Amino acid sequence: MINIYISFILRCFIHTQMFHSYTDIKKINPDSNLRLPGKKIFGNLDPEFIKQRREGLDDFIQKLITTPILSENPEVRTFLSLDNPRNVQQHLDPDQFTDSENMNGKDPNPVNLGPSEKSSVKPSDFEFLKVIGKGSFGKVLLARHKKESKVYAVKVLQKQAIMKRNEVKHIMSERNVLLKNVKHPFLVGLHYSFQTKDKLYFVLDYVNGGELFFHLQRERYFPEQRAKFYAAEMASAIGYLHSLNIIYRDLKPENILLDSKGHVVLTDFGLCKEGIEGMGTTSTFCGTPEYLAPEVLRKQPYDKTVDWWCLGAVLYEMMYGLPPFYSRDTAEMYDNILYKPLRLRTNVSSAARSILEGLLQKEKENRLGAKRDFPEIQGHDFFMDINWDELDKRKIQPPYNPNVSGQLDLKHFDPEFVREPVPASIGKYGSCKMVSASVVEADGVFEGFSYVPPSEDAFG
Ligand code: ISQ
Repeated sequence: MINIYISFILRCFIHTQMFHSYTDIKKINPDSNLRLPGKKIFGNLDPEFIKQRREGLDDFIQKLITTPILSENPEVRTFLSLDNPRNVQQHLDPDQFTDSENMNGKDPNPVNLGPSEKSSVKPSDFEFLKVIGKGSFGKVLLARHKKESKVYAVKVLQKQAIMKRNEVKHIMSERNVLLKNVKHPFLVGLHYSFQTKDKLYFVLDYVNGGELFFHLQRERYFPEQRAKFYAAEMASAIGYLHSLNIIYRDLKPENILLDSKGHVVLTDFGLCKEGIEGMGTTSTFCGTPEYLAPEVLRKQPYDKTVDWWCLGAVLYEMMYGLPPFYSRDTAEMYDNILYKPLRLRTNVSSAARSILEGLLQKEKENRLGAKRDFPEIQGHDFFMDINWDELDKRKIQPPYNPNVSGQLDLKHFDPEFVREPVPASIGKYGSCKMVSASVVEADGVFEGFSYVPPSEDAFG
């Protein structure tokens, strides 16, 4: 605690020294909406106060780094020690690792980056700023493209972790899904992907309204109209994927984001199953226990209807505040999913209860959507007042506005991730070290992975 306080005071002191007043920065960039936390720093040891001030300063520094006109200013650079060699490495200066990438101009593990010039994209093109998400194979980082000065969410997957989990097919499936030029108003946009010898990188839209379930946790449950709006946008995205023969399969809380206006954005196509025709089924599995459909739990073949089960689970949780069949005891929850009849309290409308009963049918053949897929969902009474054309044009006003102030506003992201420093290894090759056989092997497996869309506007 004392340490935190000392570091906090030191930071305030340094900041006061360097910028005699906040107007200095305003002079450099009058348009910036930089806000410096108040000057009162002594006489208050309240941990909450210190925490708030620390966060305020962190935000302030973050904005300095990510606003080009400020981060390029010599005074700001000195203040932040941006040219100190130790920090240069942390900020992933391209020249720092061109050498190690190229091993005297030669890459020891060349991979097919494709014919397009953009295939030469490399981690050093980005400045990695924050960890904004974590998955089993890697992380999602907030990153600024240095030349474009645009901010992206970059999903970084460890090849080796994927190899160990035998998930190569899934990832290659991700790539193939991307090659289908998947583009929908409620699906995260992928700009391009590339790889180094041990990592895969997906350059995605940065979506900053926070996870839907972050908001749900705060409010416990949503009013029916709000839950309906989110469910309709999700259903539309799933219906679109199904029309491309892609099963999303992984609809779960952490994959459902809100954009800055409050529209749904589904992320993570890593576990999508593609190429499954209407009647076909597949039986590989991976997912989050709460939302697992009975056929998935039983390791039986599943089909598109698995996504309608998941939609039912999300809708249930939005309206009742907990996943259906929930138990703190995982074994009991599995049992509930498989055998326990769905019980619905009557505090929601009968149309809502009816769609939940339809979507959460344990027998997939009886599930809503089993016969005609998405049109069956669209036609249900619950969605009677949804104009689907307007919805897809994003013309229905979202019921809640996340109120984010700018692209770099991280207020809705889980502080656990947001606080985490960017791993030093991101954006770097293994600093020229000997490469183990398994890594070399991994490289071959991912050959041809790098993807650049046919034209810039293909992704809008
Ligand atoms: C885009 N923006 C914010 C967070 C994300 C997490 C996963 C994938 C894409 C994302």
